[in-house]
Amino acid sequence: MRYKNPVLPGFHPDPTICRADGSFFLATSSFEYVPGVPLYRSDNLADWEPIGHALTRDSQFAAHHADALTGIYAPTLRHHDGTFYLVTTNVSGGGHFFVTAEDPAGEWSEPTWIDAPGIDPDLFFEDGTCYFTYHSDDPDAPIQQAELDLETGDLGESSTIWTGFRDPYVEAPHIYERDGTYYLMVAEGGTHAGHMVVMARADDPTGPYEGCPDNPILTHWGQPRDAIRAVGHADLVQDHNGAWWLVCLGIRQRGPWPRYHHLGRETFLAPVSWENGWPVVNDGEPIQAAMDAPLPGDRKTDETSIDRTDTTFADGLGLEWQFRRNPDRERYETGSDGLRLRGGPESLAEPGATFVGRRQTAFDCRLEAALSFDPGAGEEAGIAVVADERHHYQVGVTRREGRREAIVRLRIGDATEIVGRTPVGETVDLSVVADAESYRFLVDGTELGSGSTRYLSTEVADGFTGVVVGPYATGHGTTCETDAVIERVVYSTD
Ligand code: 6LW
Repeated sequence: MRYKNPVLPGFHPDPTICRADGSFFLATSSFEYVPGVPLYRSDNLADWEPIGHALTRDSQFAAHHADALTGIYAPTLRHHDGTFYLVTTNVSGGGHFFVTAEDPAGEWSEPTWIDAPGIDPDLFFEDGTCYFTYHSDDPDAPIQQAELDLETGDLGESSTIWTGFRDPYVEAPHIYERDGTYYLMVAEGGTHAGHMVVMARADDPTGPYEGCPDNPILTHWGQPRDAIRAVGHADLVQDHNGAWWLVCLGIRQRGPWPRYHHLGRETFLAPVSWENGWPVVNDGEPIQAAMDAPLPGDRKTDETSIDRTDTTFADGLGLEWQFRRNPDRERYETGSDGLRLRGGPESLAEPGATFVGRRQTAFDCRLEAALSFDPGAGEEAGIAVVADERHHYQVGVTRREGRREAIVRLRIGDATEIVGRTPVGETVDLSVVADAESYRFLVDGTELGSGSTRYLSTEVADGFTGVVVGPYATGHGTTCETDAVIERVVYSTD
């Protein structure tokens, strides 16, 4: 059965997967975005529907100090004795913690905090013991493990269970059991061109582990010009037919040399077979955009279907929408007239700006918004394409010298420039039209400015996330006296 990679496009790094009650569930890291840790469900591993988030309350995730390099790092999602467990790390405050739920789409518990260093925690359950395995900060003892008391979060004594294949930076440990043998899968080489998936095995979950003679079991380090690079940070799942599958992060590079990626690290899927007691990913071949493998369920969509979301926000914000850090929820109101935004003093160049975005999931896509806004002096609202506070583009309506006008503003590092202005009425159609190389900004159907995708890429902006697009409002130093009303937003991939 054919499917396309990435199976979860747009920034969905560090995927973790489990199977329960006949379905597959997947979660990814989310950094400074709120709600945190998006959750998806699938019956066939190729078509994923959003079902909610694990961190929906500020009491679970205080993101105030988080940014594109911190906040919520890699999670592990597991199902044991009827309970879903999600363990992760808030590197901006608190460290490791886990939450639980009976229904992954429902509310998750308050955190149980775990006092250990490092990142990338994993949970493995066997015979009443929960093994907590994690990447420590010590390159001489990179993969540590201890028994976890699920009632208290207390850890037993930690020990080093493996030091890795060849790279001092050994991360993303996950443990599996197959036919009485225990497998430890890790990532090495860092989350870019040198990334690789490495495997070891033992007769006991605590080790001692021996490395696979064919390590790395997956890497794209040798294909510098390939479209798909940096594959790594993987998780394994067995389907109800007994077949094994791997999900991992990867990047889709674009542009002339040096190539770059602006959609972030996305989730890819590959089949796994076993030879001599070791896993073989995709028959030992690189992961491709077009794959053909015996998926465990029928396809829900044909590959030509366009992803299109058309919303008036009458039913509130859909699951695809997310805030940068914990929002002032009084600034956002949905109802019969659409999404009402109250701009605060912060612009997009500062944390706390009034902005709500959704992941850009394709190179060729567009976001169109019908905006009704009569700004006071210095007030502004529109739609933005955001990598972070120092790298974003926006088309908005403001008032200058008494005149209402639309502007296109580009912020790239230390440089900010308005590249287009035009008078507008109180209601206006704003659009951003993206292709692999550029973002074009249209006002009532006429292009007003554009910016290169390169300058919102990870290679320029840095960070672990990817571009998000959506509406914003700001008073540029004061709180807006008038609300901006986004009457409708259409997001579609061409
Ligand atoms: C993730 C870790 C990593 O926790 O990046 O480069 C972190 N390696 O495995 C964030 O994605």
